[in-house]
Amino acid sequence: MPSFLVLNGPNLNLLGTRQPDVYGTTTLSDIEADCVTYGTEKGISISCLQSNHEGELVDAIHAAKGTFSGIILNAGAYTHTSIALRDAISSVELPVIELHLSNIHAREEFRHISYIAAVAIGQICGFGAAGYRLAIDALLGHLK
Ligand code: CA2
Repeated sequence: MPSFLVLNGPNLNLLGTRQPDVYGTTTLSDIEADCVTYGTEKGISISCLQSNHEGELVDAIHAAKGTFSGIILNAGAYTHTSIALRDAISSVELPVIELHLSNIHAREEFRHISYIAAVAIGQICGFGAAGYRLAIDALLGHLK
C-alpha cells in the first residue's frame, strides 16, 4: 500500500482562525482528517505533520526516506526562502508535490519565487483545501 506524508510548514496551524479571505475557513485538523479519509478511499496510508520550524521540516523530509512513497508539501513561507528544504528534498529522492492553498503567482512578487518548485514533480496552488485531494491524486498517478 502506498504511504504519503502530508507535511505543512509555518503558520498553517492557524488555518481557519484568521485571514479566511486568503486561506479559507477550513482548519488544518479538518484538512488532515480529510486527507486520511480520502487516502483510505484510495488505498493509501496517509500521515500528517505540521511544524513551524525549518529544521524540523528538514528532519521530517529525511525521515520520510524508506517510510513513505512520497510527500505532499505545503512549506508555507519557507517555500520562498529555504535552500535547506530544497536540498533535503533533493537528498531523499522521493517524489514531492508542492502545494499551496492560495495562488502564489497572483499574490505579492516575493511569493512568485519558489525554491521548492525545481525539485518537486509539480506544483498545485490556488484551489484552497481541495488542493490536498488534488495532490493525493497527482502523487498516486505519478507512482502508477
Ligand atoms: O497559500 C499557501 O498555502 C501558502 O503556502 C501559505 C503561506 C504563505 O506564506 C505562502 O506564500 C503560501 C502562509 C501560511 C499562513 O497561514 C495562515 C493561516 C491563517 C492565518 C494566518 C496565516
